[in-house]
Amino acid sequence: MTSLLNLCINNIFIRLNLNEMIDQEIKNKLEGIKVEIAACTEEQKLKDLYASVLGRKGIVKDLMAGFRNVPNEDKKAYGAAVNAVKEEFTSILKEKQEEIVSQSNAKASKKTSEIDLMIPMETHRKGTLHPLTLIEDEVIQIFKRMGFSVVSGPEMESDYYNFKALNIPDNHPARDMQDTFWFINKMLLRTHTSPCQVRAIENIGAPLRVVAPGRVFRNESLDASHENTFHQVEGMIIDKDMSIANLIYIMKTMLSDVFGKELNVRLRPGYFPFVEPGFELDCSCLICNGSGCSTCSQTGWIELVPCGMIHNNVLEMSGIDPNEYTGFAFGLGMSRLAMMKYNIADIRVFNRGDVRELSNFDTFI
Ligand code: FA5
Repeated sequence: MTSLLNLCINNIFIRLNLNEMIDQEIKNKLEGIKVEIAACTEEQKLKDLYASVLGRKGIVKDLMAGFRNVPNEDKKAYGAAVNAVKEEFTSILKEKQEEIVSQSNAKASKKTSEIDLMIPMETHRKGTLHPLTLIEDEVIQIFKRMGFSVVSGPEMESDYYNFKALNIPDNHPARDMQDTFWFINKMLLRTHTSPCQVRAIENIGAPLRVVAPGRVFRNESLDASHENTFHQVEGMIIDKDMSIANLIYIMKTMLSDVFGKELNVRLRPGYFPFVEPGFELDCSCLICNGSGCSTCSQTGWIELVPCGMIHNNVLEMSGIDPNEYTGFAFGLGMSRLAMMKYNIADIRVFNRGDVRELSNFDTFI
């Protein structure tokens, strides 16, 4: 392009007005560039156009280089003509650049104004511990403080541990107290956590002080306080000179620690083949404050912790001499305890898996 320009510049004829001082071919070229500048919308393209006219190798530079070939008497007019080109292009390029900058600013601010600052922020839902996990953790801590250790047993149990070793032989009517899910191999889903008593006595012997939390299963009709899958905590102390007074003390301490206050409770006789004497410890229903509701079957009381002194047959069957050791056991209804603690009127909430119902308790994780 430069050599062509030089050729043209060298052929510039001496003319008297400014337009005539610059060759027509160059003028056409400059007109073409003007059109391109007018249509330009991108900064980079504009920079290229600038370079082609005003840059180090641009048309204006070439025009200036041709100055020496111009006769002296025309030098002034030629110089003015080149300056005019330079000024015109400087001005239209500047104008265009401002236009492009303001257009891109407008685009950016349009984008910003499209952001609706009033839309509520998308929050990430945090997980919570299940209320049964919370209550289990709390109850275990309380028992640990009282010197208990934690043991466990399988959910799929044998007839022996779930019934026979607990003084419930075949065909004993007490088997009907707990509707059992049987497997075809004569195993069963444990109906209570009491098999853990037997396993603990076998494994640890006397003296012992254990709790066994866990899930239990019964083929029950469901209502506000009955589930087919629920949680219990079995507890047991076997030692010398254990008495009902020790049992009641432990029960009362545990309950007042869980609720942070004395609960209104009642103790009444209860029958369980593996304890003698046996008791039912009920608490006043905290859903209706004892006035009667569907949770407590309109009685005002919730059956919470059956308990009793461990039957001699159970101790003997597991190799402990009842003349040397005595003990007590209890089977806390943990799901019902959680209902009372967290004011949950219907036990089915626990297994329904609806996070809206389950996420309102205690700590977030
Ligand atoms: C038993 O399961 C005995 N093993 C408890 C026991 C242990 C007695 C040691 C003596 C010594 P029971 O069937 O009553 O007992 O159940 C114990 C507790 O579990 C009840 O008081 C109640 O709080 C809870 N419970 C029983 N059935 C259900 C159910 N279907 N849904 C929810 N909770 C239940």
